[in-house]
Amino acid sequence: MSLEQKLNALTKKRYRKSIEECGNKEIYYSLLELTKEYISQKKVIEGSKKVYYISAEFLIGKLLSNNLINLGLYDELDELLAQKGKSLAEIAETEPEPSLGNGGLGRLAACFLDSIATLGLPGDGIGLNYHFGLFKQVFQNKLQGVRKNDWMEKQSWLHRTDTVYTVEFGDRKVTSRLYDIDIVGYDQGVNKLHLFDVESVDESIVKRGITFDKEDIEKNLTLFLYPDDSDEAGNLLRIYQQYFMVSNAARLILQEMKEKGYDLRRLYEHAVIQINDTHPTMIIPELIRILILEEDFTMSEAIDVVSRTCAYTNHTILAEALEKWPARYLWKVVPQLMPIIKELDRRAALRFPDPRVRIIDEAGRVHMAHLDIHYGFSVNGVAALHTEILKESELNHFYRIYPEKFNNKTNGITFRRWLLSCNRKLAGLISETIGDGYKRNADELEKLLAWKDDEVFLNKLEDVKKQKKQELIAYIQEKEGVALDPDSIFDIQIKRLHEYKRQQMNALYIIHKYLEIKRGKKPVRPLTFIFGAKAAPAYIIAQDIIHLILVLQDIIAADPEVSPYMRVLMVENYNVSYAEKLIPACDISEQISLASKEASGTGNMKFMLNGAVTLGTADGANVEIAELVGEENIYIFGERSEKVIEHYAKADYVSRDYYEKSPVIKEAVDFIVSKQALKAGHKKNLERLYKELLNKDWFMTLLDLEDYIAVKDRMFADYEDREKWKRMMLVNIAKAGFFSSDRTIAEYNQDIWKLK
Ligand code: 26V
Repeated sequence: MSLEQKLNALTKKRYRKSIEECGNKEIYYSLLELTKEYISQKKVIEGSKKVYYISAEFLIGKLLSNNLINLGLYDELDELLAQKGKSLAEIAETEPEPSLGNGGLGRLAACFLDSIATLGLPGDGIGLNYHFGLFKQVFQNKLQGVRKNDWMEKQSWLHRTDTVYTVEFGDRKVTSRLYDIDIVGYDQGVNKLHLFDVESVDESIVKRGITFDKEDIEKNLTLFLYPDDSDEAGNLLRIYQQYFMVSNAARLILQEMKEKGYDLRRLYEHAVIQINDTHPTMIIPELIRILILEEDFTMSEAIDVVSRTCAYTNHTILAEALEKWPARYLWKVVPQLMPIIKELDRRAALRFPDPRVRIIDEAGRVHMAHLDIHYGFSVNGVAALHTEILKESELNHFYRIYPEKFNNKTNGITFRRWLLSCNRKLAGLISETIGDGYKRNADELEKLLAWKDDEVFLNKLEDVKKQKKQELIAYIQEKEGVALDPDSIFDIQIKRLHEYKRQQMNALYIIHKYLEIKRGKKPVRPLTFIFGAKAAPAYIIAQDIIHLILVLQDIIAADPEVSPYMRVLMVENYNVSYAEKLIPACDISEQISLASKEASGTGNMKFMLNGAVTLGTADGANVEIAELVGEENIYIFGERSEKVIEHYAKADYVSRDYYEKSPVIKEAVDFIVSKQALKAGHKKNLERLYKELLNKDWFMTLLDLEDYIAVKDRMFADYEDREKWKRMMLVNIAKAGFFSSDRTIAEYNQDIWKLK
C-alpha cells in the first residue's frame, strides 16, 4: 500500500472520513498511529554494551515532524497532504508539547537521545513521566502566573508496558509502571526513552494553580517536575522522586543485563550509566545495595563494579544548584541507602582527609556531586571553559586527587530538529548549494564558505531570514495579539530566567535606548527585542525581572514617540515549540551571562546554525563559537571569567560604585523606580529589583552594562552594512558543524562509554 492509501485507510477506519474531510487534529491522530506503525518495523539497536542516560528531565518537544524526518517520510507526506489542501506543519502544530523538562539540561538529554540513535549506538534514556511537568506560564497584571501543564493525551507517543516494580521508601511502598517512547535515529534503528510513573498517581489532588498536598506521595509522586522546594515537604518530595527514578532504573538495568545472560560482576563491560547532573546520583548507592543484598556481592566488590559503571556530567557551577541533602531527610525517605552512603563517605575520608571532599559534611549534609566524583569513573563538564573552571577552581580539590577522571565534552544540538525540521527553507537552500552530505556529516557545512562573496547566495540567505521573520510575525500576531515590524532587527533572548543569565542587563539596555529616543536620538532602523523565559515560582527576583520587562513592553507600546522605533515583547509560556519558531527568525542572539557562570549554553548554537550573529560574553560555549567563527563574526564584550572569579574571591565588586560613577548606568537603573515605571507597574516588585541591583547585584549586571551598550550599538550599526552582515550570517552557519550533537555523542562514546 502507498503512504496515501495507508493514511486514507486510517482516517476511514478512525473517523469514517477521507483525508480531505478530516480536521487537522484528526489527521494528526491518524499520522500518530501510522508513524508508530512504521517505527515498529524498524530494528531495535542492539550491541553487547549499552548506555543508560538517566535524567530528571527530557525536554523532547513535539515528536511528529522529527519522527517523520528521521523515518524519511516527511517530504512525501508533506506533498501528499498539500495536494489535499492540508499543511503538514499545521497538522504537526496540533500535537501537545510534552512538559518533561525545564531548560538546557533537559533539552540536551533529548538531543543526545536523537544522536545516540542516529549513530546507531545502543542507548536508552531513563526518567519520569510527569503528568503536569513544568508549569505553564501565564501573564496576568504584568506578573508571571502559573498553571498546571496538562499535556498528556490519551493517544500519544507513550506506550504503556507491562513492566511494574515495587519501590520501597522508609515509610511506604509504591508500585511503578514503565511507559516507553520510541526514539528513532535519522535513517537508523530505534532506542527507547523509558519513563516511570507511579500507579497510584492522582491528578485530581491538584487544586488552584499548581498547589497540591506535598505529603500525599502515593498520589503526587509523578505530577510535577521540580515541585516547589521552599519548605521541608517540598525537599522531601524531590528526594522521593529521585529515589523513585533511580530505584526503577536500577531494576530495569539489572533485569536487562540478566535477561541477556551477562555476569553482573562484569556489569561495566555491558552497561554504562551516565548520570545527568546530580538528580540521579542515588543510583550509585542503590545499585550497591541491590548487588550486596540480592547478588551476594561484598561491599568492596559492589563498590568496584558500580564505580566502573557510572559516569557523571556536571552542568553548573552555581553553588546553590549543586544538591546537598540533609542526611536527616535521606534517613526519612531512603533509610536503606544511608548506611551505604555513610560507608562510602568513610572509605573516601580514609583515603583523602581533606574535609572539602567529604560526601557528608560537618553540618550533616550529603553532597551528591561528591558521591558521583568519588564513585564514578568519569567527570565531565559541558564546554571547554566550564571544564577548565571545574578543574582549576570549583572542583579543584577533586581534580587534584582524580585528574584522570576529568574530561570535557562540549555540548551539541541535533541538526534534525534545529535545522532540518525548524528551518526547512534554510536546509533546502543549503542542500541546493552544497548537497545533502551535511545532513549526515555536519562538518560539510564548511563548504558554504566558498559562497562567502557570492551575492546571489547571500541574498537568498537574507530572503530565508525575511521569510522566517514573516512566519514568526504571523504566529505572534495570532498568539500574543502583537504586531511586529518585519523590517526591524530581531534581537532575541530566550532561556530560563536567572540573574546570572542577566535578562535584567538587556532590560537596562532597553531603558537606555528608550530614553535616548525620547531625547530625539532615533535608531536608523526599528528594533524588536524579544524575550522568552519562565522563572521558578519561588525565585522572587526572577519574577521581578519578568515584571520589569512586561512593564517596559507596555510603556513602549503605549508611547507613540517611541513605538515606531522600538518594541519589546515577552512571549508567554516559552517552550521548545516556541524556540523552533523564534530561532530561525533571529538576527541577534543574546548570550550575555556573567562570564564563568553559564556552563555551556545550547541556544547559542541553535541561533548560530540558523544564521543569527551572537552578542555575548566570553562564557560557556560562546568561547568556542568565537574561536571557530573568528572575532570578526561575533560580538564579545564584558569582563573575562578570570577577572570575575577574582572579584568573587576578593569580594570586591560593589555595584553602587558603578551606579555612582556612570550617569548612563544611573539613569537606566533609576528608571526602574521612576514615576513613569511605577505608574505602569507594581511598586513592590520594582523597588525590590532596584534595591537588589544597587545593594547586591550578585551576578554583576552593572559591571558589564556600559560595554554591553557600546557593543550592542556597534552591532546595530553594522547591521546596516548588509554585505558584511550577510557574510557574518554565512560564516556562522558554515562553522556550526562542530556543534552537532552527533560530534558530542561520538566523543562521549570514544572517551567514556566505549559501546560495542
Ligand atoms: C538546578 C535546579 C536548582 C533549583 C531548582 C530547580 C533546578 C533545576 C535544574 C537545576 C540544574 C540546572 C542545570 C542546568 O540546566 N544546566 C544547564 O545545562 C545546559 C546543558 O549542559 C547548559 O548548556 C547550561 O549552560 C546549563 O545552565
